[in-house]
Amino acid sequence: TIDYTGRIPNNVDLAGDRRLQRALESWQPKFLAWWAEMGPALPTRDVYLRTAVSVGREGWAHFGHVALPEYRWGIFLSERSPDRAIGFGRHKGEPVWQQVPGEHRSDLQRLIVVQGDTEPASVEQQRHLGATAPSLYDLRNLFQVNVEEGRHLWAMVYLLHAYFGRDGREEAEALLLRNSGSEDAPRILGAFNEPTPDWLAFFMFTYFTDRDGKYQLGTLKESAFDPLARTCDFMLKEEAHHMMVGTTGVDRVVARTAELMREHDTDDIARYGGIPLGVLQRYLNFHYSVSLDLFGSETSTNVANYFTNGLKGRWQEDRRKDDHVLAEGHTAVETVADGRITAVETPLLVALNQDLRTEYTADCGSGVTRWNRILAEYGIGERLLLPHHGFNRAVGAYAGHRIAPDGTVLDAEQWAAGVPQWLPSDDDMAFVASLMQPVYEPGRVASWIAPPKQGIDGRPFAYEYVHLV
Ligand code: BYC
Ligand code: FE
Ligand code: FE
Ligand code: FE
Repeated sequence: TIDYTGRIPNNVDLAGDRRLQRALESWQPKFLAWWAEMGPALPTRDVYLRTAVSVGREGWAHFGHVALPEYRWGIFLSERSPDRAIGFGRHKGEPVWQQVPGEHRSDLQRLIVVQGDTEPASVEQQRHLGATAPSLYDLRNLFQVNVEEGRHLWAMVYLLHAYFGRDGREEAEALLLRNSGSEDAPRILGAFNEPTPDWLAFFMFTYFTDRDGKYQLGTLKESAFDPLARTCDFMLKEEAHHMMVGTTGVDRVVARTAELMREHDTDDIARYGGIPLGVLQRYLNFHYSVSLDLFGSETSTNVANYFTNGLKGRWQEDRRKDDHVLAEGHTAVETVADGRITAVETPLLVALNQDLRTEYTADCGSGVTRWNRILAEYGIGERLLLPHHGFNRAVGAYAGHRIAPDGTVLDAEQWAAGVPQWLPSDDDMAFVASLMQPVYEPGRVASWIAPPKQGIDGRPFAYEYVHLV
């Protein structure tokens, strides 16, 4: 269970470590100042939010209306399992670490800082979306995602403070000083400096970019550094809601688009206040491709070292039917050479970013299948597609090449001719922006999206999830 008596809710016995408690209590006002400046811009009285009350499997959340700045951000780690052993790499079979080994200190700190950097970045990216929410239900979901990303920042800051000494405290400060899209001090990873200007982008972001979070957390949950593993394990429970927001958000846009196409017997539904399928496809192409960049290069000695040293495992490491060491063995990694995509035999260890990306792509495909089923149910013949993983890439083997959504390698001219069909144009963005009129009346929803099938915590869609000021 979680201790809510102190200033910082936690299940790590913070009260038993005064130094750490004081350090975190001095970071807390800086976090709150950051939240006030960079968090949700829309003024609200309160929001129907879930707050963690325990870390157990069942019933970990309490729901109630909370004023956003009074949300109880805290430090929650999954229960420790006393005989957990390292599952992979050269230390496989040894007991997991409760402290950071000196030789792995800088790598672990780097991984935690990169992870921590994404969490507040997404809050910053979503800061203005409250002004244009399609319903109170959606507004509530946005704020739930935002407070939980804020809590994920707390999760990483706790690790930095508790295990990385002075360097860790400095990095924790720096997490509040970099900002999404800033010229002087941007966020570390590319996708987290892209704007999230409208709700279609938000749903695509929570589907594709939060899903990178799911997969990266899945690899860190395998870590030999037990506090990191337990932290990520609990974060994944929160992440499930973010996945739901993205999946059902896009579901509802697709359903509304299909409904309007059928009703008016035309693809050109913009004039009826819907988002045309072509625009949906271009948004999908953009968010998927920038999210693929988050997996790093297909071949990476960084990831080989992380794995061998036990810092970062594979997705569902314990289900892999091999030796979990990977000192031998090769796999095909694609590169672009002489205008063609060719496969090169590569040691498994250095290809682990590609391994994770492949798992991620398969998962992304399940959403596309689901959205196409909705189109089919409405009798619409068109389909959405996941573009080739080389399309529009800025990191890895495809960076600097021009790959069409179908995987064809293009020259500069062919690429330039295709882009208007493949990526959101200024006109697409302006059109979507024009649809973004807020709907704050309980039970009502904007023209461009269907209502959800279910409310939150058993409440109806028409429930007053948010009280505005
Ligand atoms: N942009 O060896 P390489 C989430 C850098 S999302 C800019 O190929 P590596 C969330 C890279 O740092 C999950 N730079 O890559 C979602 C490296 O620099 P150094 C976030 C990039 O190291 C939504 C160099 O390029 N968590 O939680 O094997 C809302 C060569 O890289 C990018 C993590 O990412 C990029 N896209 O793997 C809220 C987990 N990609 O070291 C939250 C922790 C690469 O040469 N991070 N670079 O200076 C990692 O595991 C790894 O750092 C990466 C890269 C997977 C990101
Ligand atoms: Fe997160
Ligand atoms: Fe998330
Ligand atoms: Fe070691």
